[in-house]
Amino acid sequence: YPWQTLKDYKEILFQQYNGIARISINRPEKHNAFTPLTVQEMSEAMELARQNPEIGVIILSGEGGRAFCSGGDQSVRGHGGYIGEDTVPRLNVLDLQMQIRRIPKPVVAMVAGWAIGGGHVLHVVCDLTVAADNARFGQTGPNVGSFDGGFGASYLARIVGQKKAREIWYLCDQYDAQDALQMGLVNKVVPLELLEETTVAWCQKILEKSPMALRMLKSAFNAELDGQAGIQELAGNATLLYYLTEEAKEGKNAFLEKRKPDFSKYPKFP
Ligand code: 1HA
Repeated sequence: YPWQTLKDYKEILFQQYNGIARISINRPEKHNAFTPLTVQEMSEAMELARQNPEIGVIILSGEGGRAFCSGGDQSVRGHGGYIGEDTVPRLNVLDLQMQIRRIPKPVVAMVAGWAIGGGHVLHVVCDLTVAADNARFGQTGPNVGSFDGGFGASYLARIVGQKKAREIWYLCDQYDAQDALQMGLVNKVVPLELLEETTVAWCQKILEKSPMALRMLKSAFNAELDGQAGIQELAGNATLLYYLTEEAKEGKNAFLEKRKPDFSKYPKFP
């Protein structure tokens, strides 16, 4: 695909093609393990994709065909987090997880090779996952002295069920693409050479749909799980829709024209 670079980064690629943004970790020599900078760059790209009205769907991936992401780069893990050039320890991937869930556009994980540890959680929080037949999934936290008790635990359990989620975390086994398909952890498995084609075709299908309907659905799926924050997101979309009505505009116009609003002509639906 003729992907066009949207912005140059050090540790990721940020590209677009026909309404699809692609954010891809570009550290194949480390199986696309992330540093604080990788995450910071992904975060910025995600925000740019959110603000860009041309973009309707985002693909998250890893370069090289051998890994989606192997989690936090253990060679920069220090006292209290992953350490970047500024010497500050960070767990900023947690903010990126929130961003992926909050962006009102579908995010599709395109997984080739390893999706492990914090890299596994990144695909878990995406709306959909398309996997290559060489994909391998798993958590490693209890092996390497880490755990993700947030979405990595509870949201994973919503997807695969409590027993399976506890197995994944307590045993730290690795699961192949067929295992993942069977447990509902991925949406589709295809041969590696068809991964991009299939993912782009799914994105194109999504792009033909009503963006407002997709936006409402994403926030509705989130609302059920995210309590007051989820309701805030869904309600924000209700406000957006209300602002599009003549009825809401009458309120604003009356205020600006220093008159009493006349809502009498607006229906009181049963
Ligand atoms: O849990 C969290 C968090 C929780 C809360 C809040 C924030 C969090 C942030 C992060 C994380 C985590 O991600 S903890 C989990 C960290 N990740 C791992 O434990 C996975 C480590 N990697 C592996 O177990 C294996 O590399 C592998 C099963 C994915 C693949 O094995 P394979 O095919 O044998 O390749 P391997 O030779 O091990 O890897 C190729 C190169 O990539 C190696 O470097 P080389 O020896 O060639 O110099 C390897 O060291 C490097 N590499 C792979 N994964 C990582 C890595 N280097 C640093 N960090 C990695 N995660």
